[in-house]
Amino acid sequence: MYWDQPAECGSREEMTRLQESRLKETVRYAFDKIAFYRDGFNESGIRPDDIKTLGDLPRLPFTTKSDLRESYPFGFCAVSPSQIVRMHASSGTTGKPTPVFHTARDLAHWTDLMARNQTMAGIRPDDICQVAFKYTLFTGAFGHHAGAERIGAMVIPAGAGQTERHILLMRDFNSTVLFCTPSYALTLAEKMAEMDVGKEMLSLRLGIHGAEAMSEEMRVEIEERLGIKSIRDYGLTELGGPGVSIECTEQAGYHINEDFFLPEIVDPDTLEPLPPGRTGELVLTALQKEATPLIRYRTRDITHLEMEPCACGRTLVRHGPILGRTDDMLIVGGVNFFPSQLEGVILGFEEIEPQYAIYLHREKRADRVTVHLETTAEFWAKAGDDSFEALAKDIEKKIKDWIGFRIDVRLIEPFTLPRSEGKAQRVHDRREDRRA
Ligand code: DLL
Repeated sequence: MYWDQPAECGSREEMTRLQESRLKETVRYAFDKIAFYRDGFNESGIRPDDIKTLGDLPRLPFTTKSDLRESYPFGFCAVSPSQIVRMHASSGTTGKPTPVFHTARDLAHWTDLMARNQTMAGIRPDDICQVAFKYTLFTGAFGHHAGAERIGAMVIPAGAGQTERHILLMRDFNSTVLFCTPSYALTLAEKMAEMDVGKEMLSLRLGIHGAEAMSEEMRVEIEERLGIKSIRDYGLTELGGPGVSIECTEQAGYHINEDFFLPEIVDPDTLEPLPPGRTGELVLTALQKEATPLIRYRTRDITHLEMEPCACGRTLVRHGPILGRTDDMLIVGGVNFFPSQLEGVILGFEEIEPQYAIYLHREKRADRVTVHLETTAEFWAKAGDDSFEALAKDIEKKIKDWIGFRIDVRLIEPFTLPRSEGKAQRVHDRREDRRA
């Protein structure tokens, strides 16, 4: 079932024509309304009329998070204050949030895209959707809430945290769909076990999980523990939040809503465009944003594009899993790796719970990585010292074979790491000079 079949299943020629026409409008609009773009175009000697086809895209300057930060608070707002009906913001590490504004038309588009995405993921009007994202400046809850209501499903806006209450609501009101981060899905599953609420006592059938990475192994854990199908969902505040892309029920890559978000993959070092299939940084141009139009926004997220048709019948281009963010990439002993790569290796061990923390520190001017892994309660209770040592060695070896360098493994007691209510904080960087 499709929400908007012409948009989702049209030909490549039709999509290109639509994107080109929207790109031209966007470039002209951004030039007229936002000083950052006007100055940037002038500096590069580009006039809006020079941009005629998608092939001209690489001529346009990029936009980065620091550009948004430097224009705080209203520099990227293209409309008068009276036209703004909502703001959201992404939390920055440096204190000030990065605001993103929405007009009524922006919100109407967002709602429609969320309904499109949720339909793609399998949500129907008779579903009961429990929102476990937080209702704050964060976009996750508001976007999913609006989309589910637009479909005609029932929404339970429970918000983040209060895990016992979530389980009570799910049980007593027969929730069929859960919106939350993958790490919170695990927190819920753990609490269910503690409360003796088996998955067969719930009506849950579908989880929409986004805002952080979820390895295939993590997906299997979540699907088994909650008895659901788990769908990956991607987006970022700067581009409106969720609604950028989502997996269909084939679970084979995220379909990008290309009529609203024009994707490119670039080499994060040279910034040269890369062809489909090549892994690099995802860059997005918002094709319909009224309040905060963004051109060639560098997401920092690493993935690749796939042009092949999908078994679901949609022709929207897909991107692969988000491997990590360029800012998270570590170089240890000359090897590049994303902390999220560890997840797949770790979850392959049945003695280990899907709860881990990665610590980075500097030793003799070299980066060292230690991972703390919770064992299962059963293993912790029964295993002797030898088994602990043997298991830690086994995991270290598997990591070395997989990633190419040594990571120290420390096995820890179950339930000792803090549990996530939103985005899990799994990496703790204690390298004081890391910004040097
Ligand atoms: O996380 C928006 C969102 C909410 C998406 C709910 C999906 C569901 P921000 O807080 O601005 O917005 O964080 C955006 O989170 O650049 C990625 O690095 C990461 N991220 C989001 N979705 C995924 C995903 C929301 N499916 C940043 N896989 C993005 C991996 C993800 N990383």
